[in-house]
Amino acid sequence: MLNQLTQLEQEALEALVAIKSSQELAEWNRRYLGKKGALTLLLRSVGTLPKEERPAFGQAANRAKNELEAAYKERAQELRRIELEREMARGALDVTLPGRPGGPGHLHITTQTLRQIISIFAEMGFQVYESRDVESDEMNFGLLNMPPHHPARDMWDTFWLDDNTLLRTHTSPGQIRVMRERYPEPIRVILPGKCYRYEQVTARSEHQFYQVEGLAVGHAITMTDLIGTLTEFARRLYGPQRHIRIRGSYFPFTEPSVEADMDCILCGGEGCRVCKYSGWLEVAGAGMVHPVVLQNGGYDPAEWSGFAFGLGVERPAMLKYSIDDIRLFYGNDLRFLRQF
Ligand code: FA5
Repeated sequence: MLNQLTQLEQEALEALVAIKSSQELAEWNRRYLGKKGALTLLLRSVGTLPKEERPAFGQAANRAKNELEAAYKERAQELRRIELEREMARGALDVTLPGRPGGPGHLHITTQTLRQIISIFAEMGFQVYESRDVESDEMNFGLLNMPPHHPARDMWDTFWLDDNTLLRTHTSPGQIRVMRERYPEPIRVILPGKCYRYEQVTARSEHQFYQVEGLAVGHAITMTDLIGTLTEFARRLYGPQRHIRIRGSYFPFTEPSVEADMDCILCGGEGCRVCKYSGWLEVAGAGMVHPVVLQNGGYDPAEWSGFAFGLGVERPAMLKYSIDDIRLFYGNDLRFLRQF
C-alpha cells in the first residue's frame, strides 16, 4: 500500500503541473483530495492493514496529503495570476480606471435643521458665535453659578478628560466666553454646537447631541423680549399658527428661569401620544441671565440685563419629521438618512 501511495502522489503532482484552468483545478481537487478522492479512499483503507504496518502508513499518508494540499494552493495562486495576466492582455480589465463613483451625498438631517434654526435667528439679527467643545469645570459650571458640589451639577454629568477638563454638557459656557469678548457692547448671539452627557441612551436621549444657545444682553431687555423671540422662532420653524406657553422652571444661571412649550404640532393642542396627552411640547429652557453670570461675563447687572435660552436640535427635528427614535440620527443607516 505504501507503493500505491507513492505512485498516487507522483501521478497527482504531475497532473497538477499540466493543469491550465481553474475548472481543471477544481476537478483535480475532487479527484485526489475530495470526499471520494483517491487519496481520501486510500487513507480510509488503513484499517485493512495489519496492525504493525498502520502507524508507518498513516504517517506517510498524512505527509502526502499535506504535500498535495500545499501544491494545490500554490498552483491555484499561480493560475489566478496567469488568468489575470491573460485578461489584462486582452484589455478586459483596466486597473488604471478610476473606481465607481459613490453618487452625490447630501447634508445630514441635523445639519439641515441646524442651518434652518441658524437662518431664522440670523433674520432676527442674531450673530453666530462658535464656542469650544472642550471646557474647563469653571466655564461649564462654576461661572454659571454652579460652584463645586452644587446639586444642579447632577443634571449634567459628562465625560471628564482630567479633574478640571470636560466635554461641555451644554452650550451655556459660551455665554461667559462671548460676554468677556464683547464687553462693553450689547450682545445678540446664538451659539450652536455639540454637547456631551454621560447618560443613558434612549429613544429621546443621546450622549452626544446638538444645542443652540441664545444670548441677548442690553440695557432694557425684559422677559417679554424672550417670549417674543421664542414665539417668533417657533412660528417660523413650525408654522404661523403656533402658540408658546411659558412655565416656571429652574436653572442656576437664569433668574427667573422658565421652560418654553409650544402647542403640539401633531394634535394642535388636543392631546396625543407625541405630547403625552398634554397638548404641549417642550421647546427650550430659558430665562433672564442671572446677575452673577452677567457679572462673571464682565457686565454690571445694575446697568445691564439679558435673556438666554437653550434649544435642542435633534428633538425639534424629531417633531418636525415625526421621528420616534433619536438613535436613528447617528446610526449611519442610509435608508434613514436618505429620507431627508
Ligand atoms: C440646558 O442644557 C440649559 N443649558 C438650557 C438653558 C440655556 C437654560 C440658557 C437657560 C438658559 P437642558 O438640559 O434642559 O437645559 O437641555 C436643553 C435642550 O437640549 C433640551 O430641551 C433638549 O432639546 C436638548 N437635550 C438635552 N439633553 C439631551 C439628550 N440627552 N439628547 C438629545 N437632546 C438633549
